[in-house]
Amino acid sequence: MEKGPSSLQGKKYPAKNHARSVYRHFKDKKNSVSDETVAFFVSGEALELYQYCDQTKPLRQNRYFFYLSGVAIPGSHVLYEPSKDKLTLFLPDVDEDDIMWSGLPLSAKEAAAKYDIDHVLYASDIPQTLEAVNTKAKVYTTDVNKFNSNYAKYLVEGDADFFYALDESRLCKDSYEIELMRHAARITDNCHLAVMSATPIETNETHIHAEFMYHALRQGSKNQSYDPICCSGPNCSTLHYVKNDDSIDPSRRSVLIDAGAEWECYASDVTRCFPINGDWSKEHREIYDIVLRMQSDTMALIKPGVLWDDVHIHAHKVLIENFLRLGIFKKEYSAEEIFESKISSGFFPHGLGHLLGMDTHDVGGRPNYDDPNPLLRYLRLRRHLQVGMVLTDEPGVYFSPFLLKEILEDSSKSKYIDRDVLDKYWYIGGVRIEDDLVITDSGFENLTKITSDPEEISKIVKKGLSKGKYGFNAGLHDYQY
Ligand SMILES: [Mn+2]
Repeated sequence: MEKGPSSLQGKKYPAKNHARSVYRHFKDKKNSVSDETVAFFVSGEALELYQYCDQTKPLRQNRYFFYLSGVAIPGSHVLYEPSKDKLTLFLPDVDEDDIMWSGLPLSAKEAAAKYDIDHVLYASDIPQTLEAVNTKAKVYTTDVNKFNSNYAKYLVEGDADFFYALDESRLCKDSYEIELMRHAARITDNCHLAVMSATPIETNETHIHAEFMYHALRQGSKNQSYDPICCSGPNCSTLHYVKNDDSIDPSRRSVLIDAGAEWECYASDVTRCFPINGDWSKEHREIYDIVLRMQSDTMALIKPGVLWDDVHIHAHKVLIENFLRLGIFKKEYSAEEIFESKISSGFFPHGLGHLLGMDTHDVGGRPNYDDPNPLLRYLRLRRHLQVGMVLTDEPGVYFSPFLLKEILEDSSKSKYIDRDVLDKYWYIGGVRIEDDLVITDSGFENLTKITSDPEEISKIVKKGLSKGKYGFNAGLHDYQY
């Protein structure tokens, strides 16, 4: 059976172009280099045993290695020589004793056919290969570690310009990478739909987690981009809540799920919120509509050349305007004065979005976690948008006693807040809506298709409820995968 998106059948992950791109960026930084004096060597992750145990730890492939090779096989290495424009893959040496347990490994010939690689060798060939390359070229690697320490004498580690080149190259995705991300997003859409549809069997946050993972795995996604965040009620105010084990009862009707399936090392990252019984409470819906507005208003600004800081700041302004309308912020103060006080960071503490790629918080965003401005401190993308960037647009509004403590105890800040009005909202915890966007010439393409329309969501939840608990026995799901 063919796996993955049909648009990529018969195509190879463009590792060679990635290597060329990294070298181009590297040359931009290092003026003195010529093709003959540089090579890149990066080692992938290898399987490791747990201490005192013969079971292996789960493997997460090294992203820089995957970018330059497209290879998931543990114990592999890759070498790029610009002087020959040659990409060499080193497979792990064949361990005859392991074949009875693990089956036959991919042969060098099969690897050459499968990957965008010029030459395939084995790990035992590395010393003599690097010895020869080293006579003319410095061989740059990310770091000397347990997977490549045998070759340390040939390698230059930790060069800032090499990291710059790798990250700058990964910043904008090519069409092959976007197809992988589109596929991850499609799987994630189905998972979110399944979670919204299965509330009769979701009486605990763990059930939501299970429902998401079950549908991801069924669609061939064996890894999540990150630990799913499945919360309800006040737990929704914890941004990276991963305990996922509280019961969902009528007093915790708001549900938030932030989860994304991974496809061939590429991530998706999507958040949806819904009321567990399909009926939005007054306050939950009010906050949901504000967050949706923060998202749609910021999306309207997204196009190449726009500074992400400005888009993020705009989201704060939408929040303030709407908190004034609801009366959470006192109307006697102007939106400008409240913005200058920076108290909106207590309700929307994280960034509007981040780069997405192989990593969920992908490389190249140039954040400044020491920024004295609390509105910008946790913004993970501080750059102008470029075609091919993939990023999230994920505004949120939270009611967290922890986050608001300092503001509520400081009279110069708490004066803007009407406590009686605010007190009506704590039970919701928080709302976040998150989609994955690709920047295009004309603006952006939204990879996330699962609805965020509150009426649609209500219908989906109620349709699921109408099936009752026994509508969800194995085999009775409506899903076509
Ligand atoms: Mn995110």
